[in-house]
Amino acid sequence: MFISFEGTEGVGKTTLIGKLFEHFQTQGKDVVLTREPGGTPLAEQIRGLLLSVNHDEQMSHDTELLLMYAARAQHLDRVILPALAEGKIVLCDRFTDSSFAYQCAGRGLSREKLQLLNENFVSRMPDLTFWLDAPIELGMTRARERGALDRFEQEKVAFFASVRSGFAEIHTREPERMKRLDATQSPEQVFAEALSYLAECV
Ligand code: Z5A
Repeated sequence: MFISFEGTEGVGKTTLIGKLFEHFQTQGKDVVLTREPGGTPLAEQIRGLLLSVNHDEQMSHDTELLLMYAARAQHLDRVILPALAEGKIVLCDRFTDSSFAYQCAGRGLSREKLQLLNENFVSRMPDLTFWLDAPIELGMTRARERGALDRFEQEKVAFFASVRSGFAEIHTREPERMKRLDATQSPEQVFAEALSYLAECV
């Protein structure tokens, strides 16, 4: 089973994934925890390029999109597809929905560009996606308490509001795959809500 986790910054994806990882391990399940952009040494290098702040040269939106997909192609090929073929559960922090939300809804790139990349380079979509949803300000406050901000975290509220509406659009379009979790709750409550959806699916 392939499960992805989506949402704007600081909503608690990493926290929830950690809890689910432990949960599956306790059940004796073979589970892989991974993330995007990243998940392999090469894809992590691409992540470094994507998140670092470069004051000398601004990254174009197209470059950003293509780097996301270069990392994803490597990640799918080396980690996600092999793990799924071995019958493992894959928990992935972000996947293609982030590209729609950030690069299309957020940056304003065309859906056709994204569709082209998905059709040609994404052979497997998640079986289930948890969208952790909370007001933008809440996640931004949580993320900012951690210290230095990466290139995405330096964006303004309006950008993240567009990103959030991108996730909402996917949720409306694909309610079977994408389940919305109320991320304003405590970590324990979010975990319990996720488990109740999993009980329906597994
Ligand atoms: N990106 C993109 O543009 N296009 C793509 O296709 C992909 C990604 C794949 C890196 O992602 C950036 O890449 C991302 C979008 C872009 N940028 N942004 N923004 P990332 O996932 O690494 O970055 P992130 O979203 O900023 O992750 P994050 O800040 O680590 O947030 P999180 O994982 O959702 O939250 P957390 O680490 O679990 O929690 C944050 C803090 O809140 C932490 O102190 C927790 O203890 C606390 N927390 C967590 N849950 C709760 C609850 N329920 N209550 C109270 N406090 C909580």
